[in-house]
Amino acid sequence: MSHFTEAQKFIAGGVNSPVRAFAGVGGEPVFIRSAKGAWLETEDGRRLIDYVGSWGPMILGHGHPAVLEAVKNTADNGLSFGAPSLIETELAKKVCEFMPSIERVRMVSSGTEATMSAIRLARGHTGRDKIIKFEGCYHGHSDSLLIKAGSGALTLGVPSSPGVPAGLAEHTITLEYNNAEAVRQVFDEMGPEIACIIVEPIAGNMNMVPPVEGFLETLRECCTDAGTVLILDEVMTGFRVALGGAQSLYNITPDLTTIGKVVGGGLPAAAFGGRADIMASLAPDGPVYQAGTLSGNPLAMAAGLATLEQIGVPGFFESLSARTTELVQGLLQIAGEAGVPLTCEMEGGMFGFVFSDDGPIRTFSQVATADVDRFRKFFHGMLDAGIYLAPSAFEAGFVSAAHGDDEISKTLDAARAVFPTL
Ligand code: HOZ
Repeated sequence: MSHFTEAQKFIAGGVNSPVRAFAGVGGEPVFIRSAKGAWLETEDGRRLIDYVGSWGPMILGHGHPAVLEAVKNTADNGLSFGAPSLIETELAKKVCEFMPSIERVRMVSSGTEATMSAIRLARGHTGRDKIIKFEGCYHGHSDSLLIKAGSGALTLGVPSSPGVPAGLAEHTITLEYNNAEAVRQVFDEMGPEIACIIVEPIAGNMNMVPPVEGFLETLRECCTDAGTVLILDEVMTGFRVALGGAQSLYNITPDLTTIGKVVGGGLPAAAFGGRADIMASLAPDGPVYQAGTLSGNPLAMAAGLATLEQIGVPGFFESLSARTTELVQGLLQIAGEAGVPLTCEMEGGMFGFVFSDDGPIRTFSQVATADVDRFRKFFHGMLDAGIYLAPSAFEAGFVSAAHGDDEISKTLDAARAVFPTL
């Protein structure tokens, strides 16, 4: 019996998060036994170069010594207190230093919690119900946000999930990503009713789609004029595309930011934060309630802090970007030689590639009409050649500091063999 069949007997769908099930590519998921640096070892003893990186957190690669040491030392002093500890303040300080738009932060345990809480805070603070999100953006799986969503929802073809009450869904306005005009129109009609806009400043859950010039600026302007809270969801891009996140690259100051993944260094931590006056509406200072037994968990704080300390050293993002550029340029060249239409995006340690001749990809419909069958073939060809990519045409990929010359050249060698077969 395969590991997956066995898992399906006891775990719903055999996985604890849907994209992992390989439903987007066919076949059975690989089961991971261990990971070190840029490499995974599967339960059947294969070694794979990893471009998933636990879906983003592992920016230093797996098992970085400084992170492991911090976690082990912290564990010796206790796993969880449910009471304040100094390491929470230390990590909070780092977050505020790296992302200056965050004046106060609240730690939570997952990106979903961060976005769900930020939405509640925006609603509570403004006294308004309506929110705006964009098609193909994914902000976790809370009710208000699971409407025309990306990531696993898109992979499985259920972007608006059953189970979300219609009465709640009617408060979510979904617009086309990168369509500034549509945003202006909605604000003209009902600006003073809108509590917040939530947006991935670089969309990473419908593959990777950067913002067009003026899009984020329009959101900022409309929000400022209408007293609406602008939430940049940087769960994926925060500390990943640049030290200060996408907001530093595009020079946009949000009212609130959500972060996750890298901030937990591979353990369950995420956060939301922003303007001090808005954060003051949060309990215990204000009336908007939010809480968590394991929020600020010392192990997760230690892993996050050790990770942020490592990525904060000068030159870290320059060399990470250089590595990602090498990978992406290599893929484009190989695809060109094989006559396969491919378009790529990258920023820092994040990349995306779409089998399409319709580049640059800037809209959800461009992603949705790309050649998914070709992606599936590519995915399996690369996996057979020892390269582990995200098992969905709608996810971004991640390069870590542990990906060196050897890993990149092995990856490109594999691509050289696979592209002509597509
Ligand atoms: N939502 C994650 C990708 N954007 C997938 C999480 C997982 O399967 O671990």
